[in-house]
Amino acid sequence: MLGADIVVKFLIKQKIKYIFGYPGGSVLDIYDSIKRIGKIKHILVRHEQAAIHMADGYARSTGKIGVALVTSGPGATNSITGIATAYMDSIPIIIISGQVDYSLIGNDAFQECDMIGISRPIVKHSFLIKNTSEIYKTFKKSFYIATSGRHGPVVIDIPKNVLSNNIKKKYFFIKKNNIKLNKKETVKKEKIKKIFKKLQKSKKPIIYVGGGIISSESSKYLLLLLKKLNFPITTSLMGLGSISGRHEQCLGMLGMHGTYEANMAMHNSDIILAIGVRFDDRTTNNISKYCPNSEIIHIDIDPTSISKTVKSNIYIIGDAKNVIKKIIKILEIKKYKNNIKKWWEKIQSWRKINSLKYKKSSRKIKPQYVIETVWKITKGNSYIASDVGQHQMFTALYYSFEKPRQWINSGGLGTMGFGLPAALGVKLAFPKKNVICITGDGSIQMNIQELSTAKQYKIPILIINLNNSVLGMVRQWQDINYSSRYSQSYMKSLPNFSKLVKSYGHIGIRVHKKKELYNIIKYALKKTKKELVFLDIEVDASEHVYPMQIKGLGMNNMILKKC
Ligand SMILES: Cc1ncc(C[n+]2csc(CCOP(=O)(O)OP(=O)(O)O)c2C)c(N)n1
Repeated sequence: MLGADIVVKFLIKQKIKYIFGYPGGSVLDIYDSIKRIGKIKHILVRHEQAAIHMADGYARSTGKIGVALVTSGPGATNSITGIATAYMDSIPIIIISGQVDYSLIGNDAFQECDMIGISRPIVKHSFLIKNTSEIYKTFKKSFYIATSGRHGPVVIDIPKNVLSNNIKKKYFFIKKNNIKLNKKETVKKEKIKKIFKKLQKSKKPIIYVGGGIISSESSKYLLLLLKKLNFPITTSLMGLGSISGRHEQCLGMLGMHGTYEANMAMHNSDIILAIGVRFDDRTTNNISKYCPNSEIIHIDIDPTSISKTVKSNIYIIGDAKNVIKKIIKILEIKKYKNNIKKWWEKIQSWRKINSLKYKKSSRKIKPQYVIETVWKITKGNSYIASDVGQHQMFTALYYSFEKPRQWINSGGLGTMGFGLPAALGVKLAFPKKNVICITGDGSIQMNIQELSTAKQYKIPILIINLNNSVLGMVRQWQDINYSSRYSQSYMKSLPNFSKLVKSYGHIGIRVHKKKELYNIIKYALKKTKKELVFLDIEVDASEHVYPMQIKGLGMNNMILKKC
């Protein structure tokens, strides 16, 4: 059997529905197999970076593996930003990259590049396949690695001759996966007991959760834990949706643009029960001033995350779902009781500050108002993919997510250009759901060519461009830290977005009247049952995202409004 056919048959066997990719010489055998064998749908992107983001969006929203296919050399290098994005957020994707003939590797052959070398720091694992007979086993291993332990991207680099070779051996499927990569985790009883004692004694506790809750599908158990403990909870940017943003114990997002109550509660807590988080610097601010009176209980699947930035007092390495279940069990057996009434009173007093309030009376459309309106119409029941910038933070703060996997954003790498292709990946996974891409005039231009892909495959999403005519987040920093010296943060030659979108064959509407906003968004959502709609909304460019922590200080030092 042909090497390329083994690849395609393997993917079919794994029930892979979509491959996102772009052809080129070294992978033409796979493209030929896709055509001959059928059964698998290939989405032809317009830039390889977008193929990876689409596979990533598909994976984030479904919890299943996303697959991308790129050619050697420039195809492979174009995929790098996408791979790094997935790696930072622990998203399971497989990237199949073509390579020159094995005998030519190292000769500076046409379109040769060392994909294994270039991608090594940003993959969970990578393979260069040397023989056609290794294809099946390598793919099987890769799928396992991408979705076991802490998830992540795996690159499989395949030389052209390996794909075009025919092997005589009959094609075979290994049924059992005999790879032993991780020892089965054991959560020691003594540790659970120790945690129980700490929780019982705590007077100012807080639960802090992140993307680990979502990738381990632990939300249901987290809710039970919350009920039993009656603790306040805060989430990282990646943890949004792990618990309903409207849950009464939820203080919203913490960190650089976190709510006042979340950051104050963290700073003043005595116990932080941290689950599936990595204490990223965007959440901690200055580590030497971090939560001075808190003991940290850290639960994570990845041993390298423990005490990496912030020292844990107690830790458990394990799947969040299993550990939460065990904690719930001990709380039931030992009849957990606690009195944290005073702590809740303090938290309510912080809540009263209402750190998300903004000037509603303005005639200009406020970006916060757009997001609130989207929420009102969709009732938090939409998939929202965002790009990176102020619009991303406004979405994180003002769209209250109800469920896990609804919030699709590049958290760790902060990749502008992620939103549109990721949203297309989500829509392919959930064709009947509302999928909205919230973007900015800077970000959308980084992968705007994918409007063409959306047209070809009829992928009708709603795009909301919070158009402030500037690189808003950059300008905000220049306002705050560089005395408003706006160096290169103005886009002086923005396109007429609605005309541009129309030329791609979609509906484009410019919105500048506040009073029309609600009805236009409603209309647009109706239209996206069949067509892609792009709303280019003129928003108040002077708006900043607040709260904002003061760099270099503790969690509790925040600017709440423009001075
Ligand atoms: C690929 C990439 N380049 C640069 C940056 C740095 N950056 C972060 S936010 C931002 C501005 C984003 O502007 P826009 O998309 O218009 O959104 P806004 O902040 O105005 O809402 C920039 C340049 C980035 N995150 N990603």
